[in-house]
Amino acid sequence: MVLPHTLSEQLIAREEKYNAHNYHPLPVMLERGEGLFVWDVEGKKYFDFLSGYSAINQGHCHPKIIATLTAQAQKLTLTSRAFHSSLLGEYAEYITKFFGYDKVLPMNTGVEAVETALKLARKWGYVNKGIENNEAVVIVCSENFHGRTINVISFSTDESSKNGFGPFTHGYEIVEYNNIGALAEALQNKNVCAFLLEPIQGEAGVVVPDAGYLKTCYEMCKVANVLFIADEIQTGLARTGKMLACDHEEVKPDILILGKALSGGTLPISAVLCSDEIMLQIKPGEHGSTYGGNPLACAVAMTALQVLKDENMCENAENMGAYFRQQLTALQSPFIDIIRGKGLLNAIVIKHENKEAAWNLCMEMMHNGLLAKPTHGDKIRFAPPLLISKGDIDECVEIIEKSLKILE
Ligand code: IF1
Repeated sequence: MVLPHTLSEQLIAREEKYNAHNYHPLPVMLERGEGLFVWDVEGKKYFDFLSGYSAINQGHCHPKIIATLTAQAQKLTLTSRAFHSSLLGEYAEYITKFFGYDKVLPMNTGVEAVETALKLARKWGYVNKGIENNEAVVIVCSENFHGRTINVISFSTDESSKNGFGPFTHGYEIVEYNNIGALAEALQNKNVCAFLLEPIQGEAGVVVPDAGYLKTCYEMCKVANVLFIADEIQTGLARTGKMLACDHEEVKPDILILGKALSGGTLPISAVLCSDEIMLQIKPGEHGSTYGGNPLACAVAMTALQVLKDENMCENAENMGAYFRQQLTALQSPFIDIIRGKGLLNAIVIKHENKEAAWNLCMEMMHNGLLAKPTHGDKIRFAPPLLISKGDIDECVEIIEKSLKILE
């Protein structure tokens, strides 16, 4: 057995000994983050091109978000919803006006918000659409990723997410993503209450649907009296160059799901937004969570949202994303098969006979000071914090170009 000698290796060994092995992280041990950058325990600096899976759109430890967090943390962090807390109403008014909805139901993790949206949609289907009890169907897309609870993985098409975790829940119809005809056929079923999708599929490797797909799906759902639910947990909050990815097609989801960057990467905050007609289906005592809508989360989320606006992060994501894809394309690398994305949610598909090529490239970029990670084997997601500048992009493209040489 090779003994760990660097501090990073020692800490990795300890983590492996005591922590579950439910991830396969890059061998880097981080201890500090600021803006675009993270530092490992040996003091090496990296560009963060994953941003906590798009939870850190505002940049690591954004000073305004941290200031709100620390101030509120010394005042009141949790009351539970057994009592009122003064910030919940302020936050609920702020976020519903920010996105143009009647009501918000605050939760914590993304998957909890997805589960909440599914419960709202089913309840609406029974009460408003007259679907027979326990017969509601939700249409979902192939290659979806909406979280890791047993109900949500029940409709996953990714074997590694669901193998060995059955039995699964019912009431889901899977249609091919970006296939209007498949949706049209599924909408014939009168028991359908909702269509749930990611405006861009993140985990599938940043799959951007054809222009007009979202708008057409939305209109078809309207005709079929089916709720259009957008999971914007990863694509939302300025990541794709608009406040919501649905904004690129001027689609207003019936139910909007947010998470990740809603807290700027500080603590789990998620939210479900919709109309009174849908939201008021849930009566007191029918749904909730210990931390949902806690005063700390309310304070942090308002600052995290305000920072996106004040620092023009939508516009910067749009401009810097286009520049990044342009500069990557200009490399003309024989190992980059596809470059795709919107705003600063991008990915490349690697072309190489070695199936470890994407991993090897990420290891080389790590050595050269840029952190990114492969998804589904041959795809590498590039999603830096939205405050990135042209100069930063030039530096990062140089690192990528230099690192690609390892594939020769
Ligand atoms: C992991 C990536 C995966 C999400 C969308 C809901 C959730 C997520 C569109 C659930 C979470 C995270 C989870 C993390 C890796 C990462 C991820 F796409 F962002 F890269 F898995 F697909 N909807 N995505 O992306 O939110 O409960 O995690 O707060 O589970 O490995 P959560």
